[in-house]
Amino acid sequence: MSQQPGNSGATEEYDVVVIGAGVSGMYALHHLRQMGLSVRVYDGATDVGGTWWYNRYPGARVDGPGSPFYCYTFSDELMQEWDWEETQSEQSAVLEYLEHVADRFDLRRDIQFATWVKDARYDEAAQRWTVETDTGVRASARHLICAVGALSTTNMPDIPGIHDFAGECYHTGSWPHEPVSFEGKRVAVIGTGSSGIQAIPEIAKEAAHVTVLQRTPQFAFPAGNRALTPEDLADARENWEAIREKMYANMGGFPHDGSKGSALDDTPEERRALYESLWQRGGFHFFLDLYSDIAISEEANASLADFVRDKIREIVHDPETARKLLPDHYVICKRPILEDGYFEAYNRDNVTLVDLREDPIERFTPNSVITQSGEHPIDMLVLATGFDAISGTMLRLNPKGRGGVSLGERWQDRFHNYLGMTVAGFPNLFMIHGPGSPGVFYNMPLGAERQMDWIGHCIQHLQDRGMGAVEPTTDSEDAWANEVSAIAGATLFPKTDSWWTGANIPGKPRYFSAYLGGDIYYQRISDIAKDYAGFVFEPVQDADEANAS
Ligand code: NA7
Repeated sequence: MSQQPGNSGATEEYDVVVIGAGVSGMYALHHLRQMGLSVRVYDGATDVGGTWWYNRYPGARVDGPGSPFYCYTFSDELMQEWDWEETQSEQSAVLEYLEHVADRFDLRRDIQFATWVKDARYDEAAQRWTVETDTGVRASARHLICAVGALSTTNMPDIPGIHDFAGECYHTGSWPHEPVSFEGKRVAVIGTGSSGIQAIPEIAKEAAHVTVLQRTPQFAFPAGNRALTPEDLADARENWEAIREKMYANMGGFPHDGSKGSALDDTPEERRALYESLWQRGGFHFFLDLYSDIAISEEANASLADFVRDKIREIVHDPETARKLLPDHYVICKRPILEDGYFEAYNRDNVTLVDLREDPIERFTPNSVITQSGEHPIDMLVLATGFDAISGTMLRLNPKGRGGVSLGERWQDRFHNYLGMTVAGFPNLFMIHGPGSPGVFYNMPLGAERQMDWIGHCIQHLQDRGMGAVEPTTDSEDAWANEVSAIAGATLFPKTDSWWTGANIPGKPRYFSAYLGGDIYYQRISDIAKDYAGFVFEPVQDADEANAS
């Protein structure tokens, strides 16, 4: 289908509209172009990068298994030519990489930036999606791909008086592009997840005082960041093919051989020795090289939790502060955090910890936060309060499917989906990293590529058969929900409050919505693509369309 000129009032026509120009949307554009399809991407930001464009708070870094593997795998040349500098790349380095990808594959010409999609509706007769944007551009496409990010809708806490606070106020997930100075300022930070734990030590280096308002103490592990040597890079490049194969075969999509057996087969001394060596080494390998039952057996879990609690007691000098920092949930079952100087920051004179469980926030005033125990004067408020994760941005988009039924209506009780990519009643709509997929439990750039490859195959299948629309049945959605829940139910993850279970957002359906078991997922979706069991294909309804395709 040809693209119509984008003059005002006209509807632009494409084969595919992609929402989001982050890691997933960028690859989606590249892949769909390779398939010969016309594509338009919309993004509210002014350039590529998605999460890496928005999350530019101090200390923001890759907190997964680091570079050189936080990268796309689709282009050998790209892998060979890009020089990562550190194992845990900082935000600006990842963004630079993504900008390079955009240049190298000439992506920007098909991306419209600074443009929010404010509505998306399915037209049943035309079997097409129409999207409306806040710039007045309207587009129509056979397929709609939502690459909207699993961690992109910020969670703004609803605390009495917060809007009256007159000082500077920033959310880590939408940090200003202009430099933020903490010099001489009294800063309050709400939130001690990955973002808060990365930001707090950095802010403390500059600020006059930092007051950390902690709701849940967290397990955090040494990031072990280090410079990559020329040998590291040469080795990765030389062995890239074997590394990529390993990534494809690994449960989390990482170049890793798999974990050890049960923690319970080792003596307490042997377990401690392993934990200590992993702690000293640092990095995401802590989790990859662990026993296989840490998130399954309560006893195994407790052995690691005790080890980390002892570390916190060792690092933090003030016993009362250390006590407040001791987590009491299942370790690993909230998003594991990598830190660099977080616990040490509490040994500084200019950092105070407020435990909101014992001393809750009552309200904000224009220049302070008042907790039960008293008033804390502040000049700046940093909200490291996370995201309405996994489903939140799809719900904010709230596409309208068959019969004008909105996603919000369909997802009232749970996030109904099939394979984590499709939803009954929403033909030709695909999600990347949606609920029901491994999403945040898998190496995200690789996961985006693999899901997009599947979506591309599905679109090709539809075209080859001369069909106009594809959607899953509600029965296949139910069976998928059971499969997702059965896998999660064998672990401790659903028993732990986290953004993985929706516990951080009041009123959100509370269940563990990710597909645990990464590589099994990719085997499953590949098997299903042999005959598209669970999907219904609808013939092209419009004769003109049929002739055109
Ligand atoms: P997270 O991990 O959701 O952390 C948010 C933090 O903010 C967490 O400590 C929350 O406590 C806290 N929070 C949220 N709302 C409130 C209110 N109303 N009052 C007090 N404290 C609150 O988000 P991050 O941005 O740190 O990390 C997200 C992911 O980004 C991360 O896992 C990486 O994958 C990258 P809670 O634990 O909910 O009690």
